[in-house]
Amino acid sequence: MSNYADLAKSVIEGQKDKVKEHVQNLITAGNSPLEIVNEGLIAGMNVVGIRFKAGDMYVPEVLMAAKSMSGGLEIVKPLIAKADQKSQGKILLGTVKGDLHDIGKNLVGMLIESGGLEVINMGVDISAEDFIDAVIEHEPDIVALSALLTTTMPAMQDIIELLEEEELRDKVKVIIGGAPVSQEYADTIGADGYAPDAGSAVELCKRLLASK
Ligand code: B1M
Repeated sequence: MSNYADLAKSVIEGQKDKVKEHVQNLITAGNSPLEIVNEGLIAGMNVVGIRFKAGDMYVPEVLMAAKSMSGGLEIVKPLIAKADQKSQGKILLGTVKGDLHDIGKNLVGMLIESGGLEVINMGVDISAEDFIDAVIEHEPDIVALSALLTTTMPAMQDIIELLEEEELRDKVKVIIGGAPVSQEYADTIGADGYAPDAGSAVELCKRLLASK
């Protein structure tokens, strides 16, 4: 028997095998995949964030925790994603230049996909130029930008400005998210929307697609 507290603890301790075991047990016991993500995996990662900030955890430990969380996510992902659903829109997703954080961004991608939309996940540290090239290549409906560092937030504005320069701005909606950004920041840089978490990102994408 496993519970959410056991799962969160294994994430904090970076025990990938244990995380997988708890996730599997929770699925077998009939728990909802989304609840496993929110109450177990993210709950554990939130504690890691607090301890990292307080200087009680160091980078290698944080990376172990992140890897163990990803191991758990891989198991629940197929249960959340409805692969056979016809895509209702295309989302180009990436973490902006200079920023290597991808746990939240990948979670956002996973939930958007599970909401029946197509996601092109470009990865991390993506330059404005590479975003523009990808917009031209993939013609997405929405460009979704993630940043976790205050120092990389301005890269979001650079992307919007380059979209304008390249006369692509009216072809795509731009949404932003990540711990340091806000609705106010989205308004300041002229983004079309801001989502505080992965669940709201899905709703925001659907709202913007409906208004297109
Ligand atoms: Co970094 N890091 N980190 N880090 N790290 C933070 C972000 C920090 C807040 C920690 C702290 O000091 N308190 C701090 C930033 C301070 C700031 O700028 N305000 C920080 C720092 C300083 C750094 C380094 C500079 C540390 C150093 O080297 N001195 C360095 C920078 C590297 C770089 O990017 N160039 C660094 C490195 C790292 C690791 C590599 C060790 C690792 C990243 C591993 C990885 O992602 N693969 C890491 C981690 C794990 C964290 C913390 C601990 C956890 C982040 C996380 O994954 N959270 C973080 C502290 C914290 O957040 N409390 C911290 C869990 C995740 C589910 O939440 O990412 O917020 P989050 O995503 C949420 C929402 O934000 C939102 O939805 C997600 C799910 O609900 N969301 C979106 C995210 N993107 C979205 C996009 C959307 C919509 C919603 O639409 C497009």
